[in-house]
Formats: sequence, C-alpha cells, structure tokens
Amino acid sequence: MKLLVLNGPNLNMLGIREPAVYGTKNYAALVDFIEQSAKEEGVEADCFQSNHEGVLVDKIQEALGVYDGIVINPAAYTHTSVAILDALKAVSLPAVEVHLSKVSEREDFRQISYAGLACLKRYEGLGFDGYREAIRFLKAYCK
Ligand code: CA2
Repeated sequence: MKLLVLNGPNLNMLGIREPAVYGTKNYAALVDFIEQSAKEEGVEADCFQSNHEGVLVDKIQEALGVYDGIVINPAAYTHTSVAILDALKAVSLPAVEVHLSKVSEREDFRQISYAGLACLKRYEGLGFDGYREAIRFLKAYCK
C-alpha cells in the first residue's frame, strides 16, 4: 500500500516561528516522523510539501493510479482552495485531512475547510500524531 502525504504552504517553516501553535520540531522532523510511522504500519509513504496551490493540484492529479490514498494538510489552502477540493474529487482517492493545530477552536476564517469536503476523516490538534492516525485510518480503510 502506497500513500501520498501532502503538506501545504508555510509548513516548511515549522519549528522556526509560532512554536506555541505548531510545536518546536521542524519540517524535516515531520517527514522523519511520517516515514517512521508508515514503516511501522508496513505502508509506503511519499511526502511532498509546496507553497503553491497549482503544484499541490498537480501532485493530487498525478497520484491517480500511483497511490492508494492521500493524507493532506493543505495548510492555509484548506480555507480557500476550491481547486484542491476539485482535484481531490477528480481523483476520487480515499483522502484524510490533517491539521497540527486544533483548527476548530481557532479564528472564524479557519472554520471552512474546502478540502475536508472531499476527505473521509479529519485529525486536528494532535500535532505530528495526526499524520500517524491518518496513515492508520487509510490502512484500515483500504483493507
Ligand atoms: O494546523 C494546521 O496544520 C494548519 O493547517 C496550519 C496552517 C493554517 O493556515 C491552518 O489554518 C491550520 C498554517 C501552516 C503554517 O505553518 C507555520 C509554521 C511555522 C511558522 C509559521 C507558520
């Protein structure tokens, strides 16, 4: 089983600013954590991060026929991107939304999730652990 793990804009800045919201560990540590979690679950996972909406859309489209599922933290594009929603719908792969912070308890403008409309499940506020939960969920779902 092969999963694509997508991270959106500014997540490459993890550990550099806003440690109270996003933690102190950096993006490389997140990738290590995801790869380790996938290995423990006997799943293959490829991680990709971009600050660009269209690049994320391209990656989702290219996932068709290659991956069994998508774990996505669209970051700020969560709340704005109909293009990412449409891409997820277009490929129709099982997808899970992850957020490091507890988005549902944050600002009003973060309360809409377009990508979430095409996702089977959401993990929020669990920090890195949300990605492991998403991998576990997709492994069980795809059985
Ligand atoms: O909680 C999450 O994972 C978010 O997807 C993170 C996004 C935010 O726009 C979403 O509402 C919730 C922001 C990612 C920015 O990450 C930073 C990391 C370090 C310093 C500044 C931003």
